[in-house]
Amino acid sequence: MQRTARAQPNIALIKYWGKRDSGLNLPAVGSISITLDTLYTEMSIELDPTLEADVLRINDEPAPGMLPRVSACIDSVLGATRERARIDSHGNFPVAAGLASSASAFAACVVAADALDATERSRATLANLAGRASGSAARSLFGGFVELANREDSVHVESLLDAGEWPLEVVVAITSEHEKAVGSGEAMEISRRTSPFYGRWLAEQDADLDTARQAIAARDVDALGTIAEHNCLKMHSVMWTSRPPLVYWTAATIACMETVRRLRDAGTPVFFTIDAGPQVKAVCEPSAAGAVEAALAATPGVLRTLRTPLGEGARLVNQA
Ligand code: 2P0
Repeated sequence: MQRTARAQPNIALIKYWGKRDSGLNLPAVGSISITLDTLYTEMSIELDPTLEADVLRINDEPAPGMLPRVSACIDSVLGATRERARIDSHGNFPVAAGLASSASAFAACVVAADALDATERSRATLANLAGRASGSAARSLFGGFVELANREDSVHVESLLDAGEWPLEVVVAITSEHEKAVGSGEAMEISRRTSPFYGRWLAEQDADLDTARQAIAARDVDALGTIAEHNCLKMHSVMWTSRPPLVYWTAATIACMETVRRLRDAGTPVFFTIDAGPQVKAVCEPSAAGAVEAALAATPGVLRTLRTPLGEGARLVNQA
């Protein structure tokens, strides 16, 4: 029996940085993200009683390094005594592009695994299981504008607006194709233990979430951009003041931020956000996306750009 699910990555506007429980992988703060459309991961899971161990291929290559996390994610849905599985993952965007490939992969994984038995798990349950594998993956279960809120020993994830209700676009400026030196999970722990700003980061997050929620409800791109850029730079301040410092930016990252500011000063509705990597994501009104993409593509140090509207949450795409 085989099931295939598709999920898109998401980009946080109000960021997740820090864990309150590493064992359960529970985030220390809530977050708000947008789910992308044209980039996706498709994961097929086939249970096979003749297999002695799970087998994982990513883009047609064996991927033993990722296998333990993927196996644990399938176990979390189907139980550890399940039949072993043949797992095939395909993405149409580069893993090293700083585009949260783990978010789309684990969101697709829980949806495909869920369809392999008769238990009908709720979206809320699947979001929690995806979040245990990768915190940001919980958000890719939903489309459009998505809020992840902390609830005692779980997370609550919901869509604030569907993609079509406020059709913004995202332009990604890729400035480096190298894998990051320190992964997000480890980096968050370094920040929690060592940054003098970490406590302030936690203390201010609820206010930033409120401001962003209001801006989204009002479809106010200026207000959303102001709080998203502030929250992004605050997260990077926590990273920079960690010991050792976690500096993911390059000169090209800063040049892209300048490009976005220059466009906005000239009246273009656009703002930036940056994750645990050197790429810059510009969020804008669809009418501005062409100009934003051209300006970022012409910025020194930009290797190439990707452009996508907002999209829907993870879903099953076929049954064999
Ligand atoms: C986010 N990031 O909110 C933030 C902003 C990176 C910077 O969520 O340890 O791969 O697997 O729960 O989900 C990246 O962290 O971390 C992330 P784990 P994840 O999008």
